[in-house]
Amino acid sequence: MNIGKVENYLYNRIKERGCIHVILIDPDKFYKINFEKLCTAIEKAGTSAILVGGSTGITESIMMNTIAEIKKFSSLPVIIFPSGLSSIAKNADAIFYMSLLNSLNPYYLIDAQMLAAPIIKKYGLEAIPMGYLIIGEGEAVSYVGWARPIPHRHNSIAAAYAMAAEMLGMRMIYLEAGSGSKESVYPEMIESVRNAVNIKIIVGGGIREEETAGRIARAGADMIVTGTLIENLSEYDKLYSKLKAINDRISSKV
Ligand code: 1GP
Repeated sequence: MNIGKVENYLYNRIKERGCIHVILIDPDKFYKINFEKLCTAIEKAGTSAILVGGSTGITESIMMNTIAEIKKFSSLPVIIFPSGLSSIAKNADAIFYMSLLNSLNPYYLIDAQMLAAPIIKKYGLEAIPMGYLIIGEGEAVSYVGWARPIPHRHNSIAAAYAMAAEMLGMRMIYLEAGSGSKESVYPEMIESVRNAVNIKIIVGGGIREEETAGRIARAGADMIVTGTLIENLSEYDKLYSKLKAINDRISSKV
């Protein structure tokens, strides 16, 4: 499958900056957000894209409304981070077309993807093929996705899954500690995955401090995702400073 516009943009940003930051907005919490202030803060801070998604409470209309609000105030690409069919909204720029590789339930491995494919095609959405792996306790996404999470120190298992993803033609592998997790993915695991594959590595879950983000970037991540941070920092000038610190710390080239 050809590389689309958004995926290409992400690769170019990674080439320019070394490691990029993307933000995750959970539409279930969207009533709390001042989108104008949020979008201004993230663009000014150097964040590269906006993911929209959550494990629970997602309907297509909530997704569409959230994306429409973002698009009023930001020109950054909006990418769907899906939890199921109800996440597919046609006003997004792209969708992470992911398989939860360590799920015990075929629905999250391939059935949801089979059901989603004709809808994605009909909407003309760009699909970005990706393997998704739950690490550590995994939080809500682990429970919802019937995952058999990889324990934090079992680096070679994560690396082997990443190799399988690469051999299957997936162009990215997402190491997920789970939203709100106490511990983010350990740098040692990211290093093992980096040494095993050439596809892009995305890391998310429990990243709150620039020091943690910096360690993850140095270990070999190409993209870092933060979500809860925007829920906890409701003062937008503080949020801007935090996002700027994260962006500055992870970028080896700017
Ligand atoms: C999405 O896990 C990230 O993959 C978000 O995690 O909410 O802990 O930043 P946080």
